[in-house]
Amino acid sequence: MNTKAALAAARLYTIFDTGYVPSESLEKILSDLLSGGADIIQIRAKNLPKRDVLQLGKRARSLLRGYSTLLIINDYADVAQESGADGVHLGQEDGDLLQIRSTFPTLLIGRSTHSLQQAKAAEQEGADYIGFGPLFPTPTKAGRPAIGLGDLAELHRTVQIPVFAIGGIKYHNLPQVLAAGARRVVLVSGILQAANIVKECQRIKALLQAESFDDIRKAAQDSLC
Ligand code: TZP
Ligand code: MG
Repeated sequence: MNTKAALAAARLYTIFDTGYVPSESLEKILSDLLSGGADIIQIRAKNLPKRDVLQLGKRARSLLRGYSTLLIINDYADVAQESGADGVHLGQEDGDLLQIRSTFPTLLIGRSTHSLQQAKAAEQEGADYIGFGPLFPTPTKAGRPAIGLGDLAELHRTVQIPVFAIGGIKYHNLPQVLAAGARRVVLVSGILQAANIVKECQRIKALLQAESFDDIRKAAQDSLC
């Protein structure tokens, strides 16, 4: 599967975030995320210098070789390229998409968006996917106001590229997020703080793959048994 096809098929986007877990745990946590069915793994290390992010990227690349799970690096397109990652994730302030695309033509490019307007702009500028949120308040992005669930349905009618809902999503509120129109989600603390990361990913993935709200209700009930 090429990276665009893998992106289109992706439902569960997870993040190895060094704000929650130490660099040394990369191999263990990535192998748990893989076992749990993560479709995308991002390396996010706001508290580390760029050279350390490159090392994490290289370690992650070697671990993910042979899997269809995509590897994305937060913030640094050059690090994504050098580590052999599949793509880069950029915030609103992280540069011009056209320029980054022309310098790194083979990378997938994701953009964080916080409103319908930003989401449409990111698609027009050529983003391969967007993150949309934070839906709920979250300590992972402290100080960023929650945007709620109200725009999700319209967003999915307007934007053609994959949309990943993000921010404060946990297993327990996922049915609500899906009912509001989301199809793909990003979870950071909701997975990294779970007692069992493999099982948490698996029950989240089951909800994401459910084909009807009856199935979602059933999957949620089964996981409580
Ligand atoms: N961008 C918008 S919300 C967010 C990011 C990186 C943090 C999501 O983390 P969590 O722990 O899943 O709420
Ligand atoms: Mg950024």
